[in-house]
Amino acid sequence: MITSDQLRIVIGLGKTGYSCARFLAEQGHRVMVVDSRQSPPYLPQLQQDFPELPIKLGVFDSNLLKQASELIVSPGIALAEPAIAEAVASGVPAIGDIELFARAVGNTPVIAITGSNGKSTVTTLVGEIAQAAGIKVAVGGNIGRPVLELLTEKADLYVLELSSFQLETTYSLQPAVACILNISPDHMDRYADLAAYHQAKQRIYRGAQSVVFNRQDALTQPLVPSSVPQVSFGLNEPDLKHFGCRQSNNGVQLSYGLNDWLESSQLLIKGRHNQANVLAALAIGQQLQWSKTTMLAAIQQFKGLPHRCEWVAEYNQITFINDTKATNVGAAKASIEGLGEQLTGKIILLAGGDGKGADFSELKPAIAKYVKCLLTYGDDGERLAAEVTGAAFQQPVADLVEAVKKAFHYAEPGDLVLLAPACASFDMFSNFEQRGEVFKKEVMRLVDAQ
Ligand code: UMA
Ligand code: ADP
Repeated sequence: MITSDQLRIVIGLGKTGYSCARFLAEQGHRVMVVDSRQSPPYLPQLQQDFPELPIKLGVFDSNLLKQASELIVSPGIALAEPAIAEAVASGVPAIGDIELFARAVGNTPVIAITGSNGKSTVTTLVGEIAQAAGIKVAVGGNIGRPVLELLTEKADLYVLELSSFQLETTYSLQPAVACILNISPDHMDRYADLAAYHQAKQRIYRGAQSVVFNRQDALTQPLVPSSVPQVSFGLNEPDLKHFGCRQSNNGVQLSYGLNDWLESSQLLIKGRHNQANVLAALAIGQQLQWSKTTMLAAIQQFKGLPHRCEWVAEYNQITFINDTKATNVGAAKASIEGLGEQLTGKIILLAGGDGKGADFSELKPAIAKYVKCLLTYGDDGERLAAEVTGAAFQQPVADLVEAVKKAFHYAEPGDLVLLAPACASFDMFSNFEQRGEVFKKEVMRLVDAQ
């Protein structure tokens, strides 16, 4: 048991670090904050709100970290960081903001959602369904709002999007429902291999009262005792008491066991991957005995989030879609396949950026099938083009704006111009949202100029 007069060191002064420092200081704990940067984003706010709180900037000092009773590590910092690893090896425990949340949340139910792709979509959708069911719900986590901020809302249900980084430092969360949507390589610059990433994701199931998994993705299969209720979802036909898709005369049906619940044409969000996301949300709601009618009504109103397969414009029967949030290979693949199979024409794909160490060759079959022109840019653009080589007409371009101009030139009626970069944005943009905005602005400028 750590007492409040023992020193806790918060590592990182981004939004998570600030929320942890605030939470601990307000509870009367002795806190210090360290950040390797000289001007971390939340420095001014912390200094203003807690002027007495000690802050140390610059290279992490293992001797300082070893003096802590506990380290609270921000998700953007790897536990393998030498000074942190040294302190942990000397016996100092390292936790994260989710662990602080788990210790404070009491008996209020938590829905915990992870996966390589679809997390924000499913987390938001589950939050909207809960709201439609009249539940006082708070939504946060990796989606953007630090979880400790949610506690002030005194909600009756918390819906959390959790990243593998957050799960690495979480020990005592006991979700009412835990879900892994899918696992495909991501953040390979921070994990030794896929097994290490998989292990981090699987931590979400520990202590869960029920679990939801993707039966078409073996890596999501829960390694939990059989006494824990489990329900699966998938795009194939479901067994009894599981969720899936069935082909009918009216098209694809979203089904529970033998019962068809909703025609997929009723969904406003497009692509096969979004059908999987809806099935996951239904499975989560069903574990909590939410009413089918309420769930289906909320689902049919859900328009999706900006920057995820977002429709931008249609000009000369050419559609423009912004999927800037396709920041890894798995997401870009789902996007190309999910949208490509509904097209009369072909895809002009805009891709590239910071590949985070990914192997792009996984994209080759999808590109060969659906993409007629691949325009690449950014730090790993050339590597991407080389790894899917021969699969499509390819051209390197200077930047995203030039890519949009070239796409206009090559597109024909029936085609889709798709921004699905398979890469993070940080080499050329401040975040994925800014990349999406640049794409949308250039598309609209060219459409308006016609
Ligand atoms: N950093 C340093 N030195 C430090 C501290 C941080 O260089 O001492 C750098 C990190 O390497 C990183 C950046 O600062 O590049 C931000 O790190 P952070 O841990 O301070 O990030 P926060 O601002 O607290 O945001 C974090 C999540 N960021 C990361 O996991 C990198 C946000 O997810 C999340 O929304 C937020 O907490 C609230 O929970 C972002 C993300 O990119 C959107 N997540 C990854 C993803 O979705 O793929 C996992
Ligand atoms: P995350 O929060 O995990 O990044 P989002 O819901 O923001 O997920 O979606 C990001 C991108 O991932 C989407 O733009 C789409 O390209 C892809 N995607 C969404 N859902 C899925 C899914 N179920 N399977 C594969 N890819 C998906």
